[in-house]
Amino acid sequence: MKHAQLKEEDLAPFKLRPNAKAMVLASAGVASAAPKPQPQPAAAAAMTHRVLRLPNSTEIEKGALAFVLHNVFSPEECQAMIDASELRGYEAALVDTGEGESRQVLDRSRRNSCRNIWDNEPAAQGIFERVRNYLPTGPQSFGYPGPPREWQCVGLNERLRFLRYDAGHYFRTHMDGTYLREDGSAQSFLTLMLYLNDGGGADFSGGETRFVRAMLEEQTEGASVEETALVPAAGDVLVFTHPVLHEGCEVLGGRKYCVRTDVMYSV
Ligand SMILES: O=C(O)CCC(=O)C(=O)O
Repeated sequence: MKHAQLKEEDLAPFKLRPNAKAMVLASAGVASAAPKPQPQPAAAAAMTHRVLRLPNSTEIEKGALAFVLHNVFSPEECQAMIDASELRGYEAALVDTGEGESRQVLDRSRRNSCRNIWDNEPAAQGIFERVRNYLPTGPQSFGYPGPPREWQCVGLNERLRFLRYDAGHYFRTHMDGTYLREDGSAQSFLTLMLYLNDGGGADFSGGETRFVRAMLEEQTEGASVEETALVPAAGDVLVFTHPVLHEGCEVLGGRKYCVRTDVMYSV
């Protein structure tokens, strides 16, 4: 993967300033001309919260959850993140072998897309600050077997995975794995996805994040087969417990960008 030499202060496009994009490009030696005055970003749209109904009763019974936060970042901030990620470059996305992130393989039958892994503590903190009031904390099972424990939310995994899908790309049905800090101080229970551009035919078509119904699952109260496919919108954040079946549906046209990371907890 190409690693452009960007400075830390340039890697936090989340605090959008006028000319943020030009500054990121200039610092990477891409644009040498003085940045042009940029229009001030429009007033931020109000952030809203929507709970998603999951399709599998067995997941719900174990405490699985999913929700979406709308308008967490502005379209301008999202574009700055896309630009910064493109400066670093993308490579083929790998899949876990089940033995942790250190054992990953290329398997295009399961995952055919590109990614850029970016360990970026300030950026992860910037995302966390916007969403922290919505993240569950306290007694939780997070969709895993066993009684709830007093988990305290401590932040996001600084390992940001920028994901890029072109037409024909997908990430087939899977569950996400837990990330455990080496010193044992924290572990993840939730996946956090930040969408950087618009689906529904605007920037791309297809590419929904879909919560998948398990083949043998019986339909019971509380479960739903409806509203399980989320159409990405720039600036929206999707949060869900790791052990739920989901997929990144095939992109049918255009190019999809999003960032994926994990929400970390300690007892
Ligand atoms: O791109 C998507 O919509 C889904 C990505 C995903 O499932 C993952 O990163 O685990």
